[in-house]
Amino acid sequence: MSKQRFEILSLVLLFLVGAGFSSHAASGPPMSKKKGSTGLGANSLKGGMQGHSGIAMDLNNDGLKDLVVGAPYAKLRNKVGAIQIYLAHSKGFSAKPTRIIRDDGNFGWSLAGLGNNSSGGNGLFAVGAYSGSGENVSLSGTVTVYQGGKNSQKALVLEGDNAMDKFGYAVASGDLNGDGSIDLIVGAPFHSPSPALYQKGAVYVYFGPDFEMSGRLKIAATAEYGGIGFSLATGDINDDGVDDLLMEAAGKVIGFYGGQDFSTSTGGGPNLTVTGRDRGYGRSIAVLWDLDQDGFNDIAIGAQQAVVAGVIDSGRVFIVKGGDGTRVINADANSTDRLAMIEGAMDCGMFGAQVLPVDDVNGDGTPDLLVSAPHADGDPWLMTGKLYLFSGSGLAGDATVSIAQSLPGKKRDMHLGFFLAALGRGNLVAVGAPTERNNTGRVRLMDLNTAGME
Ligand SMILES: [Ca+2]
Ligand SMILES: [Ca+2]
Ligand SMILES: [Ca+2]
Ligand SMILES: [Ca+2]
Repeated sequence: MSKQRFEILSLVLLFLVGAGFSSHAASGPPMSKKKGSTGLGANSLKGGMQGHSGIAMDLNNDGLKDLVVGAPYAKLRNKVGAIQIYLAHSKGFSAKPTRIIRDDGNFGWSLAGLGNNSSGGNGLFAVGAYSGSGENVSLSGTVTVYQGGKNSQKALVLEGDNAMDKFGYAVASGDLNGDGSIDLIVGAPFHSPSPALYQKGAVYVYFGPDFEMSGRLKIAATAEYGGIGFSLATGDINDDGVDDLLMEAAGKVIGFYGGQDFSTSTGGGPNLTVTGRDRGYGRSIAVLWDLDQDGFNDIAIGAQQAVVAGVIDSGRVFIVKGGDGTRVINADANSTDRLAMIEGAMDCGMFGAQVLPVDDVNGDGTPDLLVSAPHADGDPWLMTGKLYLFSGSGLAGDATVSIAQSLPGKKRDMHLGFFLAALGRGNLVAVGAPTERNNTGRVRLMDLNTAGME
C-alpha cells in the first residue's frame, strides 16, 4: 500500500520534472534513488518479462479489480512462462504477488478476462502459451482457463489444431452471440488452413459459459484476408447491443458483427474492412465510445511500426467511425469515415502499441484515450517508454500527438506501456514495463488524475 502511494508521489515529481520545475541535466541518472518506488513484481521471476501482458478484473468477487500479469519468459528448470495474481485490498496492491502460477510454452504471453460465470461467482480468465503443448498436439500452443484468485483452479485447457500454429498468441473476450455469457476468442496466427494459405492464420471462438471444443467456431484465413490471429478486439460497433469481433489481417483490420447467428454469419466474409499501409497496422485495436455522437461506437487502430516523416517505428493511431452494414474504409485517406489520424513523435517510440479508452480524466464529460509508445525515450533516460493521454474532446481530424499529456516512464530501458489496464479506482491504470530490471519486469500503477490535464 505504501508502495502504491509512493508510486503516485513519484509520478507527481515526474510531472513536475516534465513541466520544467527541475533543472536536471539532459543526461545521467536521477540524483536520488528512492526505495519503494518500484511498482509491482516478483524477484523470483528473473528475466521473465513480467508485465508483457496484464489484465484487471475482479477474481474473488469482493468488488475490487485484481490484476493478472504475464511473465512469459520466466524460467524454472526446463519450463518457460508464469503468471502472477495480485489480489486487491482496500488500500491497493501489495508489491509482491498473491500467487505465482508457472507453466510452459511462454505461458502468460497473452491474457483475457472472461467475467464471472454463474456457478462460483469467481472470475474466469484465459492464459495464452503460444508455444505450449496440448494433450493431442505437441507445440500447437495452448490457452488455459482459470477460475478465481488466490486458490484459482484450472478449469480447461484448449489447444491448436497443428504444431507451430501459435494458438494463444492473442486472446480476447466478448459476448459475440449475445446470450449473456462471455465468449473466448483465440488467435493462431501461424495456422495453415490449406497449403495455399500456409501460415495465414485462424481465429477461434469458444462460446461461454463452457467454452466447449465441440461448439467452437473457426474463422480461417482466406485469399481475401490472411495474417489473422495476431491481434483481436471486441465491442459493439454497429449499435445492436451485441459485441462485434475485430482483428488484424495483414494491412487490414476486419470486423464481424456479433449476433444470435454469429456462428453462421462469418461465412460471407467480414462486415467491416479498414485498410492501412503502415507496418504493424492493426497490431492494437480498441472499440471506443461514440466520439462523433452518430450513435455508433468508434474504433482506434494502432500501427506501431509506422514511418513518420521518414523515421521508422514512430507509429500512428487511426480513429475510424463505427457503423452498420457492409463497410470498406481506407484509413490512409482523409474521408468522413476517418475521425482522426494521429502521428507519433518522430522518435522510433512505437506510438500506438496499446490503445485504451479510459474514464473522463479531465472532467470535460467525454471519456479519454490512453496510447502507449513503449520504445519512446524519456528525459533524461532512454527507452523508458511513454504514455500519451488524449482528452476525448480533442480527438478530431487534426488531432496531433502534441495535444496529449505525455507521461514518460522513469527508468532507463523499462519499456513502459506493453499493456494498459484500467483499475476502476479513480483514474488508476496498471501499466506493464517488462524490461525493467534486466528483463525481470515490473507493473507500474499510474494515477492519470495526478497529471492534471489541461
Ligand atoms: Ca477482487
Ligand atoms: Ca456468448
Ligand atoms: Ca454489434
Ligand atoms: Ca461514432
